[in-house]
Amino acid sequence: MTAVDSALRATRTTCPYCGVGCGVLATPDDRGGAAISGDPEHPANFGRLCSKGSALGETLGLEDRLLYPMIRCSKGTMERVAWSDALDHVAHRFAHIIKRDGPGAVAFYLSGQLLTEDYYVANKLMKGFIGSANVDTNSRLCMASSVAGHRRVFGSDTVPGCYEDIDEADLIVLVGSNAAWCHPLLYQRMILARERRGARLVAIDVRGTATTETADLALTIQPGMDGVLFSALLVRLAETGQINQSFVENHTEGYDETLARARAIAPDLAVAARKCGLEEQVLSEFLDLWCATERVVTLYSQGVNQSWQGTDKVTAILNCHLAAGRIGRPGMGPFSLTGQPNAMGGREVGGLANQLAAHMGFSPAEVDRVGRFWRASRMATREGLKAVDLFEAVGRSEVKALWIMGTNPAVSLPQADDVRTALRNLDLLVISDNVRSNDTIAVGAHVLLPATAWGEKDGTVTNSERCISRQRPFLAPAAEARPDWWAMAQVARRLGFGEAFAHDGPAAIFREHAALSAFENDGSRDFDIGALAQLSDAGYEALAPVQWPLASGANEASARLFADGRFFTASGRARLTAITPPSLARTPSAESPLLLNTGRIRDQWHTMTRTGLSPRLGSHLPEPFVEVNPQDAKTYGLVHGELAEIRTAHGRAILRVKATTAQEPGRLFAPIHWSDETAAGARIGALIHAITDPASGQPDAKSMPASIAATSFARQGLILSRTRLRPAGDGIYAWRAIEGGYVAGVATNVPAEKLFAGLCAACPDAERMHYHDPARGTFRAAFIAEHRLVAVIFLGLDDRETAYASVAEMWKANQLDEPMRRRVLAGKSASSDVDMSPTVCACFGVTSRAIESAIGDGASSTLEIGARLKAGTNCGSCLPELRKFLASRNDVAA
Ligand SMILES: Nc1nc2c(c(=O)[nH]1)N[C@H]1C(S)=C(S)[C@@H](COP(=O)(O)OP(=O)(O)OC[C@H]3O[C@@H](n4cnc5c(=O)[nH]c(N)nc54)[C@H](O)[C@@H]3O)O[C@H]1N2
Ligand SMILES: Nc1nc2c(c(=O)[nH]1)N[C@H]1C(S)=C(S)[C@@H](COP(=O)(O)OP(=O)(O)OC[C@H]3O[C@@H](n4cnc5c(=O)[nH]c(N)nc54)[C@H](O)[C@@H]3O)O[C@H]1N2
Ligand code: SF4
Ligand SMILES: [Mo]
Repeated sequence: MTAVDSALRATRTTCPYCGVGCGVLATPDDRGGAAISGDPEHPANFGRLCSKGSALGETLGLEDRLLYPMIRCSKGTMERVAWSDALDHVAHRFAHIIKRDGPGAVAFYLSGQLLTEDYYVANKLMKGFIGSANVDTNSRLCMASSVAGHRRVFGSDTVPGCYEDIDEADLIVLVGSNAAWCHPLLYQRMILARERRGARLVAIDVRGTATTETADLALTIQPGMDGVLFSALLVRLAETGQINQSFVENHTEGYDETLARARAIAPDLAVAARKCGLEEQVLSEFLDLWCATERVVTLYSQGVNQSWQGTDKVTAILNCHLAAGRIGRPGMGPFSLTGQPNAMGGREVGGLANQLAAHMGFSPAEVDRVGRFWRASRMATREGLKAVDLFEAVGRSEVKALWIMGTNPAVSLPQADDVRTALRNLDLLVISDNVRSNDTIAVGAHVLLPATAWGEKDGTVTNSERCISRQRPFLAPAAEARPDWWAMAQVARRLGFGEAFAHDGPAAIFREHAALSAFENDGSRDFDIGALAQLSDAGYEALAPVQWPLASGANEASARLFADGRFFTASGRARLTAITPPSLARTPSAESPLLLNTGRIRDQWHTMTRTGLSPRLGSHLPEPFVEVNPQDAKTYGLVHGELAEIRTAHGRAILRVKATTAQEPGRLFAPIHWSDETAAGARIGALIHAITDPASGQPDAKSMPASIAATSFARQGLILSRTRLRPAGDGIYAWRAIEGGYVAGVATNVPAEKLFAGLCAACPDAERMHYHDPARGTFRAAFIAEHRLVAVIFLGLDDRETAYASVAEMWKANQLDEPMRRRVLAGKSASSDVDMSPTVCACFGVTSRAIESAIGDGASSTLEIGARLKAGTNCGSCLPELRKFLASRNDVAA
């Protein structure tokens, strides 16, 4: 493991969050933390970082880390064991189950957050030596429809675009993407393109977002109707003579059938507009703009992919770009945004169950080729189980051993409660993770393996534009954490495949991966990084960000894919494909009259195992919530800021109501981030059906019929604690990190005494003070140890912010003096100016109250707000919100 001398230099590495793939400079502080800044030389970000990237330094603590291998012992508890014992156990159990039930009875479930090298080893072991293709990944929930669309139309899983296309575009269309929050630095690049060359920005979503707010044109379409929109576009291209005839004739097939189907779906503007739920004139404006702009980039993400017709939605977008011949040239093309830092790398190695390796599939010739390259002892000869099918097979006890690595399926898979039940069926559940506990681990693993985390990991990732970057270590591995590839290679050796898994480090694995990409390729496959197959260890260590294709001996020009109009189908032509008429998987009913949409917020990453540790990230949107149109709020008797219960056929959640016109009537939106670790009853995956796209197997996660009703609890309040206690009882009980601990909002029917008893058990040695006024329903308690507050509970409050403000000062104090002790339970703030309003600018901790008062004092632009408060001057992630504050102020003034 490389040790980093912090005195010498910052380590160049890559952000572990989104698929933009920003370069990061990390300088360890020798106390286990590091100073983080953007890498000015990285082509993805040129030195900038968004709020999540900037806060990486706050997520490096070891408190929640899994530090040692553990095995479930006969008493049912997890016990620390030596690595060799854990690995022996995993290998022994895998071997036994494979022998007894065949290779189809075992599986790996991986993640786009693994490094390419980890992924490569896992895939090789399962598909080449165990003899099953049961390797799937959370990318199934994320990119699978794009992969299937690309393969269907291009004959290969090719994302042809690059970020420079955004700089050179005149029209940038975002479909089902909240890039302002989810791909922040790429979004800033789009804004820059608008400023620099007047590019127009269009956002197509089913709700208002930070992205649609800043777009020049926002289309709020009916859920699931993107296929109608892009059918209408194809029809408009045809009717206005904008089809690129020579491109269509020379480089595509299937145009006539595709256009005929588009005409059936969108026969005229009126029908198309009605199906999309758009005004005719708005739809027409978009169609004209797209038709008239040669340099158009259409970027898309989960609003497209996470649909039971996701592959068709992708296809409809690709059809338009091909028919117009707007592909393979600068400033134009379809562009699937990858979500995770290494979603693309996972696709390269073949991490999906329906791909073999290096963009090859399961044809006999390809199985033979990969088998020869690997000198495989037992090649998988057909596709394995895709994620949702895999967990269903686990539920039926057809898959009996599962190794989960770098993902939290008990939260993130649809019908997540069924996933939990299924996991309990396993004869062997191995989990490799960074954290000691998450919802999947809490279900009960047989073996836990500690993996090196970001900052310790060493390998490569590939971003949305096919740029391969190094993740370099700048911290020593925490305790006994080891790289994921190493754990798998160790198991492989114990299974008797030592020779094929003898790599001495990530560089050796990467060379093999690069060599396989070039093996018998000769231009027949898009993914070729043969030029890197001979990289020395030193060359790998120093590898600068590099984009593929990168065939050995190829010239620079080969970097632009499809420039020659040649595709990777048998005929060399792109296959325009007719799509199925768009519809919803399930339509609303009397019982479930609303459609629940799910997605992300600006400052949290997935199930919050890392971003949940950062106080500044936690304060932007601190609690799980549901967005509702004010009209619906009225219909269903909901009050803004109060609680509501959302029910679907599969589960329920209790969320705080946000009434906002950003939601259309009939629709709800809830973020996906909270889990049982961080909240009670806010796990959205449990509400979503497991219906999948037939071509891609990707779950339909954005349009779930649901009902909503107001709900209330006997007691509301808050708890502060130095550690995050596991939520108990009913109601919201959502933790967020604050300086020196966590605060939870509480809404519960659990009696105050019982909650108090729970805290007493959690802080057994602490001194206790409490105050109970049953008549007023007020209960307050404080726990003090070593002259410091260790926990506080306030119940029966009218105003949680005031209550929180009243203890904030005492909470921070390392030594409680007598007056402070007396004030702890008073529930009133000593000074009234403690500002507990939400943080808007995460970089400088600027709150909404501060921004409002700056505007009140005359700040009239984002620049002026920046000059006064610094808000928005670093990463820029909050600029859309600052503009909103300014706009609402102007509304008031008007
Ligand atoms: N802050 C933050 N950033 C992230 C992540 C994170 O967890 N937090 N995760 C990363 C990952 S893995 C991913 S996959 C990406 C996802 O990035 P995005 O896809 O941008 O994020 P989502 O919020 O899942 O969904 C995008 C939008 O699709 C819209 N939508 C829903 N249904 C439809 C529809 O039928 N049609 C259209 N046109 N739109 C629809 C939703 O309203 C939502 O605004 O983000 C990455 N970046
Ligand atoms: N309803 C609904 N569901 C969704 C989505 C949605 O929009 N709506 N989005 C889907 C999408 S696009 C995605 S990508 C998924 C994400 O969902 P998940 O992948 O389940 O979410 P994460 O919180 O990222 O889980 C990562 C886990 O891996 C651990 N980890 C991180 N790095 C490493 C590593 O290097 N090695 C190991 N061994 N462990 C590591 C972390 O500690 C954490 O426990 O959710 C999907 N689910
Ligand atoms: S945009 Fe933000 S989250 Fe995404 S890679 Fe860059 S710094 Fe990381
Ligand atoms: Mo994702």
